[in-house]
Amino acid sequence: MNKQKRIAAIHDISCVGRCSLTVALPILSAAGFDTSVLPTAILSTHTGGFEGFTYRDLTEDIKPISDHWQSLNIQFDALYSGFLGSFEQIDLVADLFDTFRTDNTLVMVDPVMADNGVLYSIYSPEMAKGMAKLCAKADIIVPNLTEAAFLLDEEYIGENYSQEYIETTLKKLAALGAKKVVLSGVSFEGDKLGAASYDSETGNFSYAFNDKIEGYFHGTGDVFGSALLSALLNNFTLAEATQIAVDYTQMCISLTQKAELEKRYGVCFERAIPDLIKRLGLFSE
Ligand code: PXL
Repeated sequence: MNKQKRIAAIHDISCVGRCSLTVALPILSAAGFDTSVLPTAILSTHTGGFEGFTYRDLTEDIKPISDHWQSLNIQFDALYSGFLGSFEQIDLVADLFDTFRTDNTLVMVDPVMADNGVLYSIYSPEMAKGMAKLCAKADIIVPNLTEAAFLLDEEYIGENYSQEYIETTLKKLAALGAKKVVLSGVSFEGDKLGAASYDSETGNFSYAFNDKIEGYFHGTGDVFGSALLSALLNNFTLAEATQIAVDYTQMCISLTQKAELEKRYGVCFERAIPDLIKRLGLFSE
């Protein structure tokens, strides 16, 4: 029987404000994958810009859903976790990784918990310690610079750092346990922004940049992670996949800015999907 690659995407559903599953599901599906979802929480909006959001924690549902999948012998080619609904979910997701991983499964953890030097309002500092444990179970992790500092229990360095700092940080992050690390939000020159990657097996560092657009755009970490995973599962190298993800995220931001859309609703990633699909070599013309 022919097989389409299947992904389990483990993130929250923020009903309004594109991020997490409302971003991961369409991008991964468009990239050709059978994308299953495991919602970690349901919020009326995301937590970054709307007042008074509702929050339903789905911690109790994770194990029964995982048990049912296991009883059906459902298999996944990739497990991709992002925003978790509670501290307890860290162990539950770690168990799910143990249950479903095979030699051919790619486990990607985005340790979603902080940005711009601060932890998201709903998390306490213990979340960072737990996330470091979950990162140890991954093949690849994709923190931003703030999350990297929390994972390593270091001071957030702000915007002035050297290439040496980035490479030392990448090595320390890999020492948490994942062989590959992609660090997002890296910038050495004022007008360029992108990501740095490190493969601890080859010792290779790589950098991917595009034009920087000023301002904070919500949900771009999820756009970036989903595009990165799409490229990796389409057999691009880590360096190539990182460049594809940087370029796609930049295009989404650029389209959002040109259309003068309200930033808290997230970026209009939809209009850049045809470009992503072309980059992934999936267009049949
Ligand atoms: O994009 C990260 C994210 C995911 N889910 C929720 C969030 C955020 C960032 O603020 O609030 C609920």
